[in-house]
Amino acid sequence: MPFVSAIDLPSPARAAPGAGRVGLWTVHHHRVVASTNPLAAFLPAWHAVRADQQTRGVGRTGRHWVSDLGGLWLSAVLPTPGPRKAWSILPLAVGWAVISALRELGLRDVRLRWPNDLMVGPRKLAGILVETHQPATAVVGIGLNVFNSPERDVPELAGQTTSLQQLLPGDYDLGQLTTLLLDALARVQTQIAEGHFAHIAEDLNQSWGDPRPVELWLNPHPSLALRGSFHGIDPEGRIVFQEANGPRRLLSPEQVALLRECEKL
Ligand code: BT5
Repeated sequence: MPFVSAIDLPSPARAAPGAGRVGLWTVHHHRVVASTNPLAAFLPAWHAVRADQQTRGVGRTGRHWVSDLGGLWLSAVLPTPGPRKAWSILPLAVGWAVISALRELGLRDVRLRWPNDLMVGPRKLAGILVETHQPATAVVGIGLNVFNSPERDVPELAGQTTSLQQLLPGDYDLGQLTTLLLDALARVQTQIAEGHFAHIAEDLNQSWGDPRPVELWLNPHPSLALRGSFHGIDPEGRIVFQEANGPRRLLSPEQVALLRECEKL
């Protein structure tokens, strides 16, 4: 299917100025915003907000997300009808959907780090923040480094980030990449809505790579770290964690405050 750029399309009559249609989606494009997630928070399903720059990009638990010019900063509102529990896999599945989209471009070595960071080796290519502001929708925030260099803004990130351009040099169009990601999100939404949980969990487990030594901190005792290895997730989205010299445990995402990969146990 040929790419259709969100911002190249004529605005439909009912769309806001600066908005364009991409398939099911209405995409609102801004030059500079504080963060695209709160702008999307009260938009209806199948609306998305993209910005060229964010002055206050946010990561999980309030961490700062560097959003310099040349990256793709996108928040998409997905419908999440039915019981809430059915959507608990969404944050994990979004990471997998973004990986699938990048593989369509030819990027092979990208893997997931729980819950949904996209990594190439030890460097972070993209981050995802899923929030619920209204009962039947979720705001999916995706930050993907394309031509930008976050470490230029925040030198402490040197050696920790990478970009699409570094990994797979090309003449990318951020509008076309937006379309690619939104298509992938629409597909994963359908799969979850149709109950293909086990299939998603199976695919996700391939995206994590081999079991990895990790430290993890459980809620509500974030000072106590457990050491062991991460073996993926079960069909209900719980972490399969093998404690060093201990039992294998199943941990729901809400139980885990932080998971950090380490060199060895
Ligand atoms: C995330 O948080 O990875 C979620 C990032 C979500 C960003 C999108 S952009 C569109 C939407 N609007 C927003 O305001 N947010 C969403 P977390 O796992 O907490 O990772 C944050 C950590 O990643 C930081 O503490 C840094 O170490 C690192 N980091 C910050 N900016 C980065 C960048 N551009 N590339 C790679 N790593 C970065």
